[in-house]
Amino acid sequence: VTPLATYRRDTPYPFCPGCGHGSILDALNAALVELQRDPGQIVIVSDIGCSGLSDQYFATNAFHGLHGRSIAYASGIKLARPDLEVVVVMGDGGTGIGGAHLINAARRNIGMTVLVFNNFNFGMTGGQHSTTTPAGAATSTTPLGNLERPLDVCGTVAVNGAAYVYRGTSFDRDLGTRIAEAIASPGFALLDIWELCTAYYVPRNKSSKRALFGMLDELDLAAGVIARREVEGYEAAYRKAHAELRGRPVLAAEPIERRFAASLARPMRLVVAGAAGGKVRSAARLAGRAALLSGLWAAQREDYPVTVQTGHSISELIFSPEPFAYTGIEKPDATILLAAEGLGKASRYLSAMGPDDTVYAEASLPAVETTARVVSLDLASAGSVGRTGRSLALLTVALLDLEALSEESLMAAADIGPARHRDENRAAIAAGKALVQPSAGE
Ligand SMILES: Cc1ncc(C[n+]2csc(CCOP(=O)(O)OP(=O)(O)O)c2C)c(N)n1
Ligand code: SF4
Ligand SMILES: [Mg+2]
Repeated sequence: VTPLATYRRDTPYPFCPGCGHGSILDALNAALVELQRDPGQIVIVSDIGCSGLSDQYFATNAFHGLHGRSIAYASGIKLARPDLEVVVVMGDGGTGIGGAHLINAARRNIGMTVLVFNNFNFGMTGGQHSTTTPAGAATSTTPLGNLERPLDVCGTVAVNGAAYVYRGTSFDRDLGTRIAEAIASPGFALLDIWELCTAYYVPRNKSSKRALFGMLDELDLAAGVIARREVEGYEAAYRKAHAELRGRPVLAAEPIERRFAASLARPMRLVVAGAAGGKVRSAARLAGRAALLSGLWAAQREDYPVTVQTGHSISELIFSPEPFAYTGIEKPDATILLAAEGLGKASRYLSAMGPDDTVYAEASLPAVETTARVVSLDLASAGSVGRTGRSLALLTVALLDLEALSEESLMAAADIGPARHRDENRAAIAAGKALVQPSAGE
């Protein structure tokens, strides 16, 4: 295989003349060339600001989000895909704004490499001071000199256990090698790279390359490689612990394959409204599994109070033969009222429904005000259903009556669900089926 000569795209950087950002990106490119990783396995997560423009100049994957949150995104990417090489590019502004993310990623040793493009000010917005602005420095928000002590970014992550920590400048000849070292080391790596914002920081502070090196001495902050620890990245440690404790790898759940013919030709929106503790959500989840087994797309959305075993519990279910993006329900095709708590919260659905829609109401509930067709369901006539099976039994009646799902798919969903509930769920589905034939729809 011919080695890659560059990971850059051929568009020129957009930065002001003399801005340090370009040199740091060249060093990042040199590091990537040194490591020769597959560009498809690299993700550059950029923050906001002039430094945040960087990702588009590389022929790698990229993720660009909100100011200060790049480490949070990078954490998610690395935890989900440990095989990817995740490099965060962020300004000193973003580093301060996302300070808690920084500390926690270091503490957990999530395997990313953070490049702090530290020009001591918010460059893009006109040179406001940031958490790294040295005391005494003039910025647009500290015109008479900054009164704050600058944050020691390296000290902060190093004391919290980061695997690799380096402080240097954009002028360092070996910056590319240091970045490559950081990328190659497992665990959290950070390079605090001091540089010049020629548009704002330099003119206000008569700064220069020489002044930058002078600052390193004056501020009494460690420079060079500050910490280097042999640690495992959290993403690997987590997978190892999971395998040991659970006896199976992470994300080992089997995908649900289609086994039954789809029973729906158009999307169907169902609201299941009951009481907290009444197994509303598990009944809805089982129906969702049955929909997937029938080759449908399915979404489930919940509404319940933060308290447990009290108040309402509402599941919105959408089943569709086609993919859909919006998972909210404004007008249901059917609402299944299981308990007074659910009825109390269902008025917005009921008033949106019309004559073509159906309300399935548990027989003991008060009469419902709606223009929809109302079907009363009396579980007592369906033989014995335990308290926990009631929601599933009534939901089964509605699903079969609407021809939304087949009994076979519901039974199969019970079989692939939690084993300890299998028999109970099968009995509830059978009870629902017994109820649907003689009475529902009449
Ligand atoms: C939450 C949020 N607040 C404010 C802004 C406006 N904003 C855009 S760029 C920027 C400054 C960026 O400074 P820094 O992170 O140091 O990057 P630099 O431009 O210096 O490279 C700010 C405050 C924003 N985009 N998002
Ligand atoms: S404003 Fe400052 S940080 Fe932004 S491109 Fe210009 S010199 Fe660089
Ligand atoms: Mg900055």
